[in-house]
Amino acid sequence: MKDNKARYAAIIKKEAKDLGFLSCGIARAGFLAEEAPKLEQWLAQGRHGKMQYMENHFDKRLDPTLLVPGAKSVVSLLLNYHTQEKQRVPLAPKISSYAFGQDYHQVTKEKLKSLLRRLRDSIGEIEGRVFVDSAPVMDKAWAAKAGLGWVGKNTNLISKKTGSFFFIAEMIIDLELAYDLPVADHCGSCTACIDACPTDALTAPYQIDGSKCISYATIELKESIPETFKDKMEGWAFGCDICQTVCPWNRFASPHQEPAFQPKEELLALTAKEWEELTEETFQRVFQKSAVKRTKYLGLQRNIRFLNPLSSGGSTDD
Ligand code: B12
Ligand code: SF4
Ligand code: SF4
Repeated sequence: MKDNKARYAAIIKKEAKDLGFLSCGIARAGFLAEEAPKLEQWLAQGRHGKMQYMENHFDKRLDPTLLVPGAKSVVSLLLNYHTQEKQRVPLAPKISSYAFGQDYHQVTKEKLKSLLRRLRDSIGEIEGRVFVDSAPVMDKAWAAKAGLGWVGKNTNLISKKTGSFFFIAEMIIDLELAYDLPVADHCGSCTACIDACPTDALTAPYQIDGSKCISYATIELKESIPETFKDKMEGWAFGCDICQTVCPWNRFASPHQEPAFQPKEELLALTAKEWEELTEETFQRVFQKSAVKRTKYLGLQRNIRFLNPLSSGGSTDD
């Protein structure tokens, strides 16, 4: 039995690697006792802003055995989106690199489904579900428990070998497996992310006020962007990569090998003027299948209009 747990874990990790996941780690499914008071406090302080979905399913979010009956193991998987590609026009509104290519939800879900199929073929009957941002699961906490990295002062999961430019997904299954151990925190005395955050969303080490984050204002918020963000956007029109770009551990990140995440040439080449005059037709073409579609055309237009040209360093570039 003990041997099977280790053997099955090894099969899962091999298949995950084969399918292009960056890494895979496994933790025993159960109640997240350490995270529970932190999540409760975060919600009580209103740090989720208008992300009402974060208030839902509090108990299930903290315990995957309530979400997937019979769950024994949480298999965490990382999918790299790190790229050397950059938007080529310096003053153009910025899109977070995670949204350069096709929407990660679809890309990752396909890989997760293939993984589960392969495991059913090689191991046998497995009951469970796969998730990528599709259910109340605390992705970072599970990946940290499974030894894939530590949750850093910028509140992202970071690994010494691969940095933090990756998505986290899970497979929650009824199979007992050999479990991995958490790794140590390597933030040390560094505070680069806190110092660099233009909106002071990182209120203290390891703590984020989500409602102050540019990512929230440009992606999650459905109404007007509050005036408190004025002059602080640093040119970001969809998401924000600042607290990851400054993180020294991202010096060790390798570019992804996922063709679906390859940015469209047209996106990289759009000038500030073209962004400002973005039509719905161009939006649909450039962001076809992209995660940017989440804001819809009017949302992205709102973000572009909100950007103070002076805050991104000048007016137009062409
Ligand atoms: C809500 C949410 C947001 C919110 C809030 C951010 C946040 N950190 O929670 C907003 C909209 C701001 C956001 C932004 C981004 N997000 Co987001 N987001 C989520 C979501 C849906 C839930 C996260 C959550 O549960 N937050 C609740 C609070 C309680 O958790 P927390 O702040 O992480 O708190 C933990 C630690 O900080 C720690 N802690 C808290 N207090 C203290 C105190 C001490 C002393 C210590 C030691 C620890 C500690 O314990 C807490 C519980 O584990 C997850 C997907 C998922 N289902 O998990 C993606 C997720 C976290 N986001 C992701 C990404 C990529 C981003 C962005 C980089 C996107 C972008 N480029 O714009 C930014 C990064 C901003 C940032 N610095 O975190 C990835 C992160 C991947 C990674 N490497 O970690 C995730 C996992 C999505 C995914 N499936 O890949 N996001
Ligand atoms: S993503 Fe940007 S705004 Fe949000 S915490 Fe990081 S640096 Fe601050
Ligand atoms: S920038 Fe420094 S403090 Fe922030 S997450 Fe990275 S190592 Fe930790």
